[in-house]
Amino acid sequence: MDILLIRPPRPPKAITIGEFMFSEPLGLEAVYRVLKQDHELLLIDMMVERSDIEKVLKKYQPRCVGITSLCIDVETILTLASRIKAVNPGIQIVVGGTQAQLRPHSFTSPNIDYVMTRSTAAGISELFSDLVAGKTPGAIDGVQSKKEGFAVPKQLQFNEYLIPDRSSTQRYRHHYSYFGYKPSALLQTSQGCSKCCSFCLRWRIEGAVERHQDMSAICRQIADIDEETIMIVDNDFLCDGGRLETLCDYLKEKRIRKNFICYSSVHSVLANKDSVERFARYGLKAALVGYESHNSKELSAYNKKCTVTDSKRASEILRGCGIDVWASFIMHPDWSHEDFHSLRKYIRILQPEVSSLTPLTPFPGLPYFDTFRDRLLVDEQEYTKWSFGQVTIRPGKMTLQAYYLEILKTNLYINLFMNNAMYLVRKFGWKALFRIAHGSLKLTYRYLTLLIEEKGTG
Ligand code: B12
Ligand code: SF4
Repeated sequence: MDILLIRPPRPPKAITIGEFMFSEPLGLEAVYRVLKQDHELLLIDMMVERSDIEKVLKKYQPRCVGITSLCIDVETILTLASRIKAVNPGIQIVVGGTQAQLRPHSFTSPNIDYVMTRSTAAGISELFSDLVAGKTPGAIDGVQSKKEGFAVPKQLQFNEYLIPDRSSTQRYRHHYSYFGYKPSALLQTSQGCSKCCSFCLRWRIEGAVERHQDMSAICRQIADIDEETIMIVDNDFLCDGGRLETLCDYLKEKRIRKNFICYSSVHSVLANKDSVERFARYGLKAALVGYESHNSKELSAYNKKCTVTDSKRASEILRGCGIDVWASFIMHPDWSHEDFHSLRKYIRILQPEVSSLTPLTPFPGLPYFDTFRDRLLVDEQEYTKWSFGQVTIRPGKMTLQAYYLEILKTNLYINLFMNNAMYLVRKFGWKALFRIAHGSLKLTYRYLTLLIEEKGTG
């Protein structure tokens, strides 16, 4: 076999939702599509298939291996690479994906041969063709080699939009879910986000303007997707009323009925109310809305371009058209007990079906990293801790232990008293409740462990 493409297993110690929710590896599926014409290759999803890498190598004997990465995967990938090289030092190893794009130097190791900081079809094709042919690649746009060393590019460049080949994950697809919806597919229709919120990594990965793909090509992808549920991963899918109308026209004309889930900003719900209502009639079941804070001053400091009043209006509009809201909130490190209390009160007013809390995470490279440099609880190299699930900034108004206790209290309050559990049963049945509750319990256990560890260290 020429090439194995691998999604690594998620590290058990990281605080992630990966325990109960993971979806298709869109990036790897796109790489597969680029390479399949010219090479014999296979995609292995180790989040599903937990077989030993040695057995996999023995069976397929690849010439090169391409691995996709998120921040939490660094140690797993370094270990995987050393095991691959131990079996056969001649196998060339390429790492791509979000972490390779943002922090390529985290993969500095004698076992990683190339890192792709910007993915284009031409670059991927040239790199792998050379490696399969046993040639040393020359300079390729977006590719860094071990010899020259891996470093953050002077200017971050954005990935090309590439259409995924979903047949590459055919044997795994029944495992992929999005929250209660299982099986569920992912779809990207656009890259970038012009809202430019200060805490957000996404527009920095993909650019500060939306780069939309032609809607008719997107509609062809929708028609080819077998799953009943499609999660649209765009950063703010409801941002363009015209595109929503084109999509609805297509769904109507072709009589396609699917469940759609998407991310949206409050701003876009308010700006495109009528199209959002129409999209609800054509399948939009849930929107993930970043309400972020109960405090308008904090929203403005985050550059959120909406107020608490806007959030309340958006929540009414969404409720009015029967769209479930899966809300997210950011816990600021300078919150007091009163702030946590106000947040719980605010969630009661907004009444989202599901709420999730994320500590403000100053990911290395973001401006907040410098703002909070003196209060960081985690070294840049402690990769599994940069999961956006763990507290990384020392709280300013209470001890870390008290802060974790507030997180636990708020999580329990949301899960027990905000009807999350009943919503899950009503909507998805007991099986989904158990799957999600099992994952949530693991998360709660991780928070408890951190709380106890913190007590131990004083
Ligand atoms: C959808 C999504 C999810 C979904 C589905 C993920 C999945 N597939 O299972 C869910 C909700 C489950 C999820 C979970 C998590 N996610 Co997420 N997610 C995203 C989101 C919105 C889109 C990702 C995507 O599919 N993009 C489209 C694909 C095509 O892009 P891509 O993977 O980068 O691939 C391109 C290139 O990188 C390249 N490429 C990719 N792999 C490879 C490999 C090789 C060899 C090569 C050559 C090229 C290559 O090819 C593509 C060409 O364009 C991004 C935000 C964003 N806008 O990027 C966050 C994001 C990736 N997630 C993030 C995080 C932190 C997580 C969690 C760890 C959060 C948590 N605490 O639980 C978990 C991880 C658990 C898990 N399941 O993996 C961070 C990653 C930060 C980082 N530095 O790595 C992001 C950026 C969001 C953020 N916080 O800003 N996520
Ligand atoms: S609207 Fe969402 S994706 Fe866009 S910059 Fe703000 S938080 Fe990031």
